[in-house]
Amino acid sequence: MSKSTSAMTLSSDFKDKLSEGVNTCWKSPANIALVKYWGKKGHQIPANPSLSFSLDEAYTITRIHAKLNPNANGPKVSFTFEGEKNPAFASKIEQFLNDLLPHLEYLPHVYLEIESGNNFPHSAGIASSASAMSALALSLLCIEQQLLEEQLDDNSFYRKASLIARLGSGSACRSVYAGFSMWGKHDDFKDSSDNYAIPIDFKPGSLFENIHDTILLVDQNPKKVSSRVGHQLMDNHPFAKARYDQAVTNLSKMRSCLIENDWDTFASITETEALSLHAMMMSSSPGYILMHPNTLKIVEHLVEKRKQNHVNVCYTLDAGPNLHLLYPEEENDKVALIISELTQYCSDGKVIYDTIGKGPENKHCK
Ligand code: 2P0
Repeated sequence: MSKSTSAMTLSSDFKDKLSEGVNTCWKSPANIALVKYWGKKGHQIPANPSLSFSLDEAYTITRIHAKLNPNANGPKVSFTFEGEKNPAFASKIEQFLNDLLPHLEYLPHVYLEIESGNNFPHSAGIASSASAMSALALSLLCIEQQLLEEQLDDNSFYRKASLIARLGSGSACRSVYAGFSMWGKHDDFKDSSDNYAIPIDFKPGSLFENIHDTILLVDQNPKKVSSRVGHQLMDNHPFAKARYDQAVTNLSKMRSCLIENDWDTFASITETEALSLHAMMMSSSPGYILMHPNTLKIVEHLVEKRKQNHVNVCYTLDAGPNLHLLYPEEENDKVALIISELTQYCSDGKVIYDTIGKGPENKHCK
C-alpha cells in the first residue's frame, strides 16, 4: 500500500491535541462528467474510467470540530445541515467512517461535530454527493494532518482525499482537484487508478480553459431512481461490456481533442456519453427514464439553433433530466441568446450559470 493510502503514524500527543479540540473547514465543488462513470466492480471500484471538470459556483462547505472521545469506541458524529441537526445523516456518516478506519487511524478516538451546507438548493436537481463527500473527505484528512507525526506532501494529500471521497461516493473522488480530472485505470493516463482520481497530465487547449457549464433546470424534484440503484442495474445489463469499452475509447478520444483544442470532436463525444448513460438506464431491467419531455425539447431546439448560428455549444446530462450546456468563454454572447429561448422549458425558468473551477479551498490547514 502506498504512503498515500495507508494510515500514517499519529503524533505522541494527538490525544492532548484532541482534548483541546481540532478544527477544519473545506469548500469543495460539484463536478460534471464528460465521460461517465456508470457501473461498479466490488466496493466503489468503477467499471470504467471517467473524466470530468470541477465547477466553480456549485459547492459544499463543511466544518468539523474534532474532540477526544475518551471511550475510544468508534467514531461518533453530530451532523448539522444548513443549520438543522440531522441525526439520520449522522448515523450514515458514522457507517461511512467505520469503512475509513483502515485509512484514518485517529477515527476511533474522536467525537466529530460536523456542519455542512451547499450554496445551491439541494432540491434543485443538481448532484450534491460529489461536493458533499469531497468536502467531508478533505476535512477528515485535514484533521489527520493536524494529528500526525509527519505531514503528507500535497500530491499524497489530494490522492488520499480522493480515495476517501471515492469510498463515500464515486464521482466525489474527481472533485478534490481543480479543472479536469479523471478516475479509473486507463492506458493513456499515467498514474491513473481505480482507487483515486488524478488531475489530467496535460494543459487543455484554449477553448476549454474557461469552459462554461450553464445548467437548465428542467425538473427540480428529487429523481425517482437513485444513482446507487442505477449503478447496480449495470451488474447484469445486456449492454454492459459494450458500454464499458465505449467509455475507454471515448476517454482516449477526449484526451486527444482536449489537447488538440478540437471542439467538434469534444462536442460529439460529450453528447454521445450523455445519451449512452441514459440509454443504459432505459435498457436496464427494469428500465427507467430520467429525462423529461422538456429535456428532449431543449436538445432539439439547441441542435437546430447552434447549426443556424454556428455556435460552439454542446450538452451533457447527469443522472437526471437537467441539461448542462457546455461552451467556450468566447461563445458567451451567442449562447446567451439561445438560452433566452430555452428558459421556457425550465422549471420556473431557472438557470444556473457556472464555469470550470479552481478546485477545493481550505479555510484552516492546507
Ligand atoms: C458521473 N454519475 O460520472 C456519473 C454520470 C451520474 C452520471 O457518478 O454510488 O453519486 O455514490 O458511487 O457517484 C453518480 O453516481 O454514485 C455519478 P456512488 P455517484 O458523474
